[in-house]
Amino acid sequence: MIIKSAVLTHVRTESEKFPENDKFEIALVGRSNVGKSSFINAICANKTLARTSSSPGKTRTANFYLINDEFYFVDLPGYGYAAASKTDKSKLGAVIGEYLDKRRADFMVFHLMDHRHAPSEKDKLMRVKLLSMGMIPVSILTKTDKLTKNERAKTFDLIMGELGIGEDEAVFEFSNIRSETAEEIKDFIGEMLCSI
Ligand SMILES: Nc1nc2c(ncn2[C@@H]2O[C@H](COP(=O)(O)OP(=O)(O)OP(=O)(O)O)[C@@H](O)[C@H]2O)c(=O)[nH]1
Ligand SMILES: [Mg+2]
Repeated sequence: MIIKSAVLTHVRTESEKFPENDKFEIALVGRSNVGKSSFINAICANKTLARTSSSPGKTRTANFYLINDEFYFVDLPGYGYAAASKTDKSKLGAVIGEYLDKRRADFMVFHLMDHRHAPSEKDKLMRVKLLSMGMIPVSILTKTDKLTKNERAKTFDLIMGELGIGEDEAVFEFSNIRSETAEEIKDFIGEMLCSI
């Protein structure tokens, strides 16, 4: 798939105000700072499309990016931002819930996790939640550039094992710096859109 256009169209916190559309959506979920917004930028080859930050808690709303006038990437706030205040945590969690629990549109989820670490309790809870919704997420393991080949193989097996990710599931190792799998991911999305 070639990305010809990518536009931020809606910035929302409440499901009633999410766009009314008949286009497919790909929602990005994952821990704060895992690289969700950077993933959108890397896939769209546009460094300034989504705002990113080295400190967690940057994305605070559900941000809808219309891609090729064909589907949306929905960038969501992250979970597990330990230093956030209670109020902040509940606000960010509420936006994730507004999307996952209330969205009335066809969507699938890309679950981003840091390739360097074993999945957190919150990562495990998110996967359980998605599976309980009947949703098998696409797993994206980010920041691979920070690992050696050996480390990569080790943590890959660890993450697959701890989350019980089946061999038939879609899993991509990803780096926004060495975006080696960006083409594969775009082709995957293209094929998926053709099959729905
Ligand atoms: N080395 C490396 N850094 C990355 C990668 N992806 C993201 N980062 C960095 O990680 C930090 C967080 O990236 P974001 O894209 O803002 O993360 P996020 O998941 O959107 O975070 P929240 O909006 O807070 O939930 C930024 O400093 C990015 O430059 C990657 O693949 N490799
Ligand atoms: Mg973000």
